[in-house]
Amino acid sequence: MSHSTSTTRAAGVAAAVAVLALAVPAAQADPSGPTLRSEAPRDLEIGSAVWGQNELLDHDRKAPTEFQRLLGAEFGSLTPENDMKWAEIHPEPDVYDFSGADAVVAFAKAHGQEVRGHTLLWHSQNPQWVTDAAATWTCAEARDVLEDHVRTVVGRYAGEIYEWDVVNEVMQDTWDAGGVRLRTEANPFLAACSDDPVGLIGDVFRWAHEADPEALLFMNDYNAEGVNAKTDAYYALAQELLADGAPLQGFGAQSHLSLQYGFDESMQANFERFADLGLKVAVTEADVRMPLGEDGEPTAEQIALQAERYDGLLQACLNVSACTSFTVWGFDDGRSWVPGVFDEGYATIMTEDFEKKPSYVALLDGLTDATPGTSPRTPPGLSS
Ligand code: 9MR
Repeated sequence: MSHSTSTTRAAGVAAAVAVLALAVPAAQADPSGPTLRSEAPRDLEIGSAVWGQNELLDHDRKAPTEFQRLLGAEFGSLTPENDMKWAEIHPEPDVYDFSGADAVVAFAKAHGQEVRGHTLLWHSQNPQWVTDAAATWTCAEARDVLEDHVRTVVGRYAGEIYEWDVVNEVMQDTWDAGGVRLRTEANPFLAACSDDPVGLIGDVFRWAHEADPEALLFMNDYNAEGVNAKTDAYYALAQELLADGAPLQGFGAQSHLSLQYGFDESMQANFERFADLGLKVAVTEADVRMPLGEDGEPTAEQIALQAERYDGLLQACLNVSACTSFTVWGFDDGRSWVPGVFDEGYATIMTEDFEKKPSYVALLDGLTDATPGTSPRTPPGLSS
């Protein structure tokens, strides 16, 4: 894990600092105190989603905003919340717009952070030209478009992305028509290749792996925390892809929770079964929303329960050595996607004024108490 430190010091001062560093734990030596990234075990990245187009375009030309300062100080990994989605990065058939994604990667580089790529095959946030063309696509045409996109986008950031959400939300929910099975109707690419959707998914992993052999390649979904019908289907899909030699290397549980529902205590067992297949696992989009009262404020009980839930997600990851990253889907309520979609809020670990909630403290404490694991980054046999 990389930490950003200033390196230009006079030799004498450097020697004195080196002696001091031996005596004082890093967290205390840092005047700003411990942060999530400073307390994380060395084999676990603590990340946040960020919308580069909105927040980071001018990061190298202006004094940092408070949001940017916290993003750099608290997190060892960034996920572009929207910038690498098809509609943003590939708005027209022959036009790629890398501005938002480049800003995220440049900010990460400047702050010694890793980047999680998100995402290459999804049914949502596709540009209009894809939706229009899909109406008449043959499978061969859909494959060509997808292959060009995957090789172009993954290739551009080769060596700069440590994990990619290659496929996102390709499994239906229990309540969808047809129940839990691949989303072959809603996803334009899977629809065009509905005779062999698993073959297409395997090839997407192959194209991505060829474009960036170092990135760990994930599939990712919501309602995928515990052992349930959806994760059973993912487990079967993973087995099929691996048996077919596809370079699938990780399974991500988005972890968008609500206090309206309980916490699935089988999360660790779910992670363990994917780890037993030789995969890495990750918490990729954590937030914990809740219905608020008429004053728009949470109750003391809700605040405490939210901290418990964040801790539950973190512990499920810490307890499985194959868990490589724990990412929150934005860290402040002012930028959270939740109020725009649900009649709920207070979902992140800081208020809109960047006040740290008990949920933040729960994560910090959980990380401080964690024992560093020893899991390798790349699963054996999948290094090239
Ligand atoms: O947080 C994202 C929001 O800004 C977008 O409007 C939305 C569009 O669908 O996508 C949100 O991120 C989603 C992520 O990419 C995949 N998992 C669910 C996330 C929340 O909707």
